[in-house]
Amino acid sequence: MVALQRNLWVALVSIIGILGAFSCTVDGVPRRILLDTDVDTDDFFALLYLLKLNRSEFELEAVTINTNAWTDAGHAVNQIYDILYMMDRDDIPVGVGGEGGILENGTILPNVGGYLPMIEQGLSTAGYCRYRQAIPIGLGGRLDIDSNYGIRKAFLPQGNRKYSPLQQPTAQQVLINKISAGPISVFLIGAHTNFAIFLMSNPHLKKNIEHIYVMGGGVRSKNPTGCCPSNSTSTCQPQQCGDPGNLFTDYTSNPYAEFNVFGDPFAAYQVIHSGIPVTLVPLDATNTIPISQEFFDTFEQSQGTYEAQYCFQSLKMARDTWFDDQFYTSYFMWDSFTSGVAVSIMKNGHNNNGENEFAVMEYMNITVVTSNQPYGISDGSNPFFNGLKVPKFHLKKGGVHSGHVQTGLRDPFCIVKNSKGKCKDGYTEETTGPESVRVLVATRAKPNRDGKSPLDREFFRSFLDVLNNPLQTGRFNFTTQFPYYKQVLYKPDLRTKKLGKPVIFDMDMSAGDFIALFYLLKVPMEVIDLKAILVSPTGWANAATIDIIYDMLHMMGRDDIPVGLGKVFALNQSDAIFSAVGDCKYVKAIPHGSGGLLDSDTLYGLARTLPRSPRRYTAENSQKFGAPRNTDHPELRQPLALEIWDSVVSSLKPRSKITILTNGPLTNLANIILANATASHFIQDVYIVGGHINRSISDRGNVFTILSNRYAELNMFLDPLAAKKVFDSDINVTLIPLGVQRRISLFSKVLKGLDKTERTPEAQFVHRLLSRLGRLKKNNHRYYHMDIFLGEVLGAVILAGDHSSLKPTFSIKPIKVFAEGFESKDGYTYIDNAGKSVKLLENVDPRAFYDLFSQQLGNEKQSAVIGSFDDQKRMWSTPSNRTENSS
Ligand SMILES: [Ca+2]
Ligand SMILES: [Ca+2]
Repeated sequence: MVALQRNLWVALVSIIGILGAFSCTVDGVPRRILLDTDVDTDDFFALLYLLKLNRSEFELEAVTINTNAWTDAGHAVNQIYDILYMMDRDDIPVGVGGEGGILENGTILPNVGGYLPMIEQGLSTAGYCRYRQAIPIGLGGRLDIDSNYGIRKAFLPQGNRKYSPLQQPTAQQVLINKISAGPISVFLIGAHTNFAIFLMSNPHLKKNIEHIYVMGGGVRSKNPTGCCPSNSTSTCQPQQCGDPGNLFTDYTSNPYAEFNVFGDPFAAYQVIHSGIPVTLVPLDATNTIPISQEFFDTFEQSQGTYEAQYCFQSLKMARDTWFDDQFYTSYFMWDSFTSGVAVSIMKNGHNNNGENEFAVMEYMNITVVTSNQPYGISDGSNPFFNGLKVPKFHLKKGGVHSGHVQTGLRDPFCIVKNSKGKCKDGYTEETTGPESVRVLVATRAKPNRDGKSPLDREFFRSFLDVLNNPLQTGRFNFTTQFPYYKQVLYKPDLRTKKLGKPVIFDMDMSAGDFIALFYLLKVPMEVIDLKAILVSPTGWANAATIDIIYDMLHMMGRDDIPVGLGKVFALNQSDAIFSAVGDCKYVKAIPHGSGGLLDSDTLYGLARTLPRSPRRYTAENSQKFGAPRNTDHPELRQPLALEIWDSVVSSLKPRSKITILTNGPLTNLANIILANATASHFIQDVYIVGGHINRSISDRGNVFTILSNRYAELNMFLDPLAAKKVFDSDINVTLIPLGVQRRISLFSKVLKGLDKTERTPEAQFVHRLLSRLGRLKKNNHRYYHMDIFLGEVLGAVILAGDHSSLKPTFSIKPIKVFAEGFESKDGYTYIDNAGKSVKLLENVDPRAFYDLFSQQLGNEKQSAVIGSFDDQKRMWSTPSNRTENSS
């Protein structure tokens, strides 16, 4: 394979040499560019820079989204759509995801979504987070990037394009369309999964790729951060100081890798070794262009366009929430700088030494390390070889891919006592011989030619000039789009109401949880007083999806209900050394793509039809709560689940107690118990939707992606230790297990009920959502499990009471939950005489359930105050701005 590639390389270089020379001599034909991005902050700086270039010279043809790095697909794709809408570029195709897999024999099926690194890619989109676990999930990580610190929804306008299940063009479709259409340059500013899969599946299209520009790797780089000052005491431990890489969460095992290449080392190897000419902008160069205070201050004064404002506000929030006071020396221009260097090289017709305005270039011979020596071992770390007669992709036994592959954070193989880690996975290492590829490497950023300017890098000047160019500029932002835009909070007048029992709803934002939330909001306040919502981002949705809850509350006129965000890791899953990162032992059961996180994070494409709330997740924060400096609006900070719990408890009337409904993993409840020895004194009852008591060998649970686990139910499986903590406590538990949920999960029945009821906005929304789930379930096997979500609604109906027609039957059983760390049994709930005495819902009358459910949603009382985003747009476009603000 290697020999073949080398021959191909020689042949291709000569073809591309000719093509390259040809295309730069043709006047008037713009150079075509495809951008593959993981939609981090710096990525949309790069995107906007490219969108602002003269279109007779450069045409951005498409954006494909890398889904296994710093963002989650549903949030990333909608941010790209919003940016393109603001820039009036709805013509640019966007590709994301796909449901294809890779067979054990290495056959790559069409439309692999790239949610997993190639080494973990099987047939579905569920799989292990071997490399991605080095990326923080919550603050400073995917939560902040998915939401762009909360700025995205405050700033970006929303057009008509959006993710929609099975309608969304996949990354591979877009790559194939655009690359087969003619010569093109590809910019890679995330992990390389999408593009490697494209190259391996479509070798005949390589001829159209003129050049690949990569932000990634570190060749001779020496990390400038984490160094001890020269006058420091002996207690100062240098951290990444002088390392080639930048894995700040995992440098103790791998000081060599840079995040983009580490995201999928095998994919990066395929790209670098593809035979197509590559220009690399590694840490060597980006380390020399930190965001200086002078640049920051100049940027603050140069916000002449919406796109410049969006970039500056984002950069400012990144600075204000940076984890230490070293922002100006440790935040670099990565992807934006790369786009500048690439475009400048292309402008110069890609002459031999890649001369350009912004970076010094040099040819180097490198490879990408995908496994660690000694090669040919079988220690179970390498799925390309382990247990396979023929290695995957016919890789060579004993070859460079056959060594130990880093298994995750703190892999013991990688740790060397009293010394730096030894794993090099993802290292763009200089090498000689048959494994080496000659690539053009940016080695440092060029200084500003104007030596008197406060901007000390030539690219700083270009970046601000381009972003502030009045041509091809953004049309409006979210608020200026509408002549009568007005920010309103809707709150009911509770003074005259006699409120019912205080309730907290704890949800993991699966589709059924949102329907349950609607239901709870419809139950008369005299019956239940919904005090607060807690969110467990440890299940079906990512943390940034909390915004859908805010939007739904806004729609229902309940902007008074507080929402608390729980911990992003299940119990014992966060890393002992660096708690922002951790393992995915359980949450890996949730598919990333169709029917999984992608759909939850967008509520199956329907979230954007909800009215947009002024409340949303925001990284706004103050020093008091851990930010290094106060942001502009520290009072807006997203509350934590435990804080909301404390405030609800302290507002209780004497002798009053809280009833809790949990519709997700029990992470929040367990953390409440762990943090408050007296928590149970304030809890009346807990209704737990989840658990499965199997009645026979064939009575399976629903952990459908982990075949070895036959009997567990997902809410228990996703955090078995939390479940155990709750079942070991003295809290009164009513369990609504899988068996009884399955009795009420017929889409046809519930839709028939909704057809008969009044068309309140909420009934219409639920109807649309459920009919979409039902249709998807019928038409595509990825959606086979949709009835799980319909069953989830039962907890809210039981908790709300009025049981006369439902005829529920309960039993009292001693129940235990298995949580010993075995994937095949964890989360299993079973009857055991030593177990906790639990009230178990055995049965309900399904017909009464469907009636009760649809009648409640159709009730005109406690109905929506604003029906949809379209209603909101109409309101903001007409002068008679509605002012009432109660339900
Ligand atoms: Ca990136
Ligand atoms: Ca749920």
